[in-house]
Amino acid sequence: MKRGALIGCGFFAQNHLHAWRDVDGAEILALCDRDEARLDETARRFGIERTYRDAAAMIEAEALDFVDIATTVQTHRPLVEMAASAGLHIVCQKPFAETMAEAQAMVQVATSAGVTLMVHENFRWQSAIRAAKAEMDRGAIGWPFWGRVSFRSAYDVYSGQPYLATDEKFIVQDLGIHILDIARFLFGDVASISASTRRVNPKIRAEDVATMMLVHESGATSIVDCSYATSLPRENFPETLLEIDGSEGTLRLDAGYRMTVHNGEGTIEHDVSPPLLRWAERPWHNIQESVLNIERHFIDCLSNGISPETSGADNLKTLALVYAAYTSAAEGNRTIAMRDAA
Ligand code: NAD
Ligand code: 89V
Repeated sequence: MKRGALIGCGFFAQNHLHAWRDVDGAEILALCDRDEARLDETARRFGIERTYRDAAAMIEAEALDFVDIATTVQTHRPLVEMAASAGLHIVCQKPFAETMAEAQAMVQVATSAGVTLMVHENFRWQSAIRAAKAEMDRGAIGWPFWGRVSFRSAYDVYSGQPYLATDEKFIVQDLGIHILDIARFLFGDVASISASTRRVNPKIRAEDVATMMLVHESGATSIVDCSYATSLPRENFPETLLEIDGSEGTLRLDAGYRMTVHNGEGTIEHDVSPPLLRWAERPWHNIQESVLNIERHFIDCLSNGISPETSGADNLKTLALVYAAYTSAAEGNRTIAMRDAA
């Protein structure tokens, strides 16, 4: 049994805790939050008696194998460094760090300490995205030469996460990071990126629309587009839609988790809806299921001594795309070569 503690008992951490209860081989023994009311409420909800307002005190007092860091980005570096120096394995929420230099230092600290560091980059763990990748891996559409990975919504994300309305950076850093990671997952690492961003909603501080073009090392081109200013007849939050053209066919993941694979053998439609876990709530159930999947993956990695798919080192490549997109957008959509940006 791997013994863990959760740091940060806010909005999203509630999903972490529900999911940890469903992960065989792991147990959350202790909770930490600087905010006493949130700490007490979460402790009561999940029946976890050992609570701390200070992460250092918790790490000192508890016999742990890992920590799950679910705070916002500003505190990730000190918490990762504290856990690594105590020899604990680490899960850290996205965005991993505020700069590339900070992220590289965090990966270095974990490597030197010999601990496993996984970034909680969960969107690639959604069952619809895994189903699309499985079709590509079995060669259903041949060589994927073009793709579009798209997330367009007008869902009110600001009520649950007020910092999204006031942070200096918004959609690329918060959501685009997931969608860029899916593009890497499907088409491989990226050679160059160009981007344009814009703020449509006057009530928020930063950009809520982004369009990015990626040229992958494989030669494939993908468009990654994100919007929280797009009011559709049917609200698709939080679905990521896919269009993938391959040398032997096409794959589409349309709204409502409908995947269509078309090739020389015909056209097959699949329902790739996520399961509705007993603690999940629509429309978040898609994301909530991916939290369970990534937590299971982390414990599997610890038990088998393997590196997580979204290790800290891997996530540097996704984070580099985020910061290169901002640079490109600020410099008139200039194309940024990723060998210079990572
Ligand atoms: P939140 O502000 O609701 O919660 C953060 C909590 O951390 C707060 O209760 C705060 O008091 C606590 N905290 C901050 N610093 C601390 C410290 N040093 N020690 C102890 N507690 C501390 O934030 P949130 O909306 O839950 O977001 C948390 C993270 O999760 C963010 O990085 C966000 O981007 C990410 N997130 C990820 C997903 C996903 O699908 N992967 C979805 C939503 C949010
Ligand atoms: O996944 C996230 O990081 C969330 C949301 C889906 C709202 O963008 O912030």
